[in-house]
Amino acid sequence: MENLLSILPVLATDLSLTDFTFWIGFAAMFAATLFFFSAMSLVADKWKTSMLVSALITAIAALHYYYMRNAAMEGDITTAYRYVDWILTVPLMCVEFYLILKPSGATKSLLWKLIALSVVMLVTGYFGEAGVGPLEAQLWGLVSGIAYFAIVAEIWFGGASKLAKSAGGNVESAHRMLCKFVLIGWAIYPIGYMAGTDGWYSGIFSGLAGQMDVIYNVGDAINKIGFGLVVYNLAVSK
Ligand SMILES: *C/C=C(C)/C=C/C=C(C)/C=C/C1=C(C)CCCC1(C)C
Repeated sequence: MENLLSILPVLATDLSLTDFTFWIGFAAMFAATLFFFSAMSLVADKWKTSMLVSALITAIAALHYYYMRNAAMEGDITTAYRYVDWILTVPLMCVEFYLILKPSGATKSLLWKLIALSVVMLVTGYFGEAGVGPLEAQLWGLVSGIAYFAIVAEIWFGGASKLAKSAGGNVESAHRMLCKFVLIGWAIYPIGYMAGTDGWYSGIFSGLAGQMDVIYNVGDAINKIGFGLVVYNLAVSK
């Protein structure tokens, strides 16, 4: 991986892969924010809030990437910034699900269920990474993973999926796409967690040791920008 950087002469100096992905993550989130924000004026009224939420997600991430990049380059840990970012942006991603299904009858209780599950997922993940509380990282990770699967189950098979079916057309396919991001794109995060914490999995992920931030950064770029693009696609389709 380090060889990858040596082909980029300017960056080859003393920028680690971690620093590099924080840097490029910041630029990508910043650019995506401008794009989603300006798209608000292009889309029909009913999609403006969804576009705004997409822009807020990448804006919040850009802000935290700015700080995380600086912290990483100083050799400081980024865990707190990371989880403050997620605790704000992941619930906003739940809001995206709610907003696109609202015209077909999504209720606030569906929204709160998704938000509550994501808070459980993230708070327990933070405890595991920061070494807080009575459990080991692998057990906090397990609790977090259960909440993650509950989110997957709700959107793929629960009330949300029924509403998407009844909406049909572009809304149904956008919902499907977001579901795939949650199932596949969000699965990147537990890999990062296992690469960065000790547990039964340590042997399996030893090849990724020290790459937790890189893995999280890749996950964020795919998921935050990807989510926004799905919404944009829906908003400009007729
Ligand atoms: C923009 C940020 C996003 C979409 C962050 C998503 C984070 C997760 C899906 C994290 C999940 C975790 C587990 C399922 C188990 C281990 C601990 C976590 C918090 C890394």
